[in-house]
Amino acid sequence: MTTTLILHHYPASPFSEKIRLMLGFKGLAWKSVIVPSLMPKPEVQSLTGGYRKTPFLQIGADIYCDTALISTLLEHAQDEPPLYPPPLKGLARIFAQWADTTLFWTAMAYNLQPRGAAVLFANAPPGAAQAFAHDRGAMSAGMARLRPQDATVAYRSYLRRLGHMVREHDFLFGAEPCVADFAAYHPLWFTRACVPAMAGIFDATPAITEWMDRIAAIGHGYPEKLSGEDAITVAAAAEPLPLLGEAFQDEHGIALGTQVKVAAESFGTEPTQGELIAATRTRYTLRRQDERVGTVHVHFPRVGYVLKGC
Ligand SMILES: N[C@@H](CCC(=O)N[C@@H](CS)C(=O)NCC(=O)O)C(=O)O
Repeated sequence: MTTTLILHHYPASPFSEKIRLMLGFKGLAWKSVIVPSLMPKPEVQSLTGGYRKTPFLQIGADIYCDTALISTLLEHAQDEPPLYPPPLKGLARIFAQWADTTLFWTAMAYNLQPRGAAVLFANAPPGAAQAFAHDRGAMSAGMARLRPQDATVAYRSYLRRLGHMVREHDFLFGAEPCVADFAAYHPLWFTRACVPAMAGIFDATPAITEWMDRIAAIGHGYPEKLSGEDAITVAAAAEPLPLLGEAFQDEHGIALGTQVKVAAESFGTEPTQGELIAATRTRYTLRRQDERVGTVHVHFPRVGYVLKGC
């Protein structure tokens, strides 16, 4: 049974930075597969069955989608130091969800306004900016997006509020980081690392940049390169891990064994289709076959995802 952690990600992906730092926090060794940032993604979709977002984590023939689920998986893989310290569990999880949604989209609307986009694509080949805009436009069809002016005002307010928290102690909720810190950090990291011309917004809150330095110092653990093809070979050679036997929680009137589709509620709603083999309190698991990867189990968190019969 393999337990090697394989992270599929790309350098400029904020949600990937969240997980890379969590791997560093836990001091873990992992395999690093760089995936494309735009469609098409044939190797990604061979493994996930449709889900295209970044990052996802592979352990043999098990695929874990979404950083909320990956974070809980890392906590199970290694409980110390904790991402979810017991007294903060509810608070930190809810805070992380706010950071991964409201804070993330506010920061990105600020980051990718024309001045930021110009920096991001300054050294990219011709057509790259248009291809990115087209890809992300299709992913966010139907979503309400903030205008840069409104995003700037909100981002400043959020930075001030976060700044108050990290003036009191080194990390958001105390002397040690927890899941909330990693979730709040990654959209700000994109501002600082990927569109530095936009980083003047931090000038008013030096406590934030000091906190960011503390998080960055955690590092990424022990990555080792792996090709996408080799990741597929790993999946093809492995059997999915046994399910944990957690109770079936049926909210949809869909029995285990049914062919279903699971998709994100919004942004990147490409569904994964397969046989529903688990629907626990917190996650769905689909079994699917692929000619390249054989049988894989693809896992999703329930929060933020939509389950439908085929
Ligand atoms: N809720 C997801 C969000 C992931 C997400 O939106 N990732 C961005 C990159 S940071 C993405 O998928 N962009 C499009 C892509 O990489 O194909 C999670 O927590 O993993």
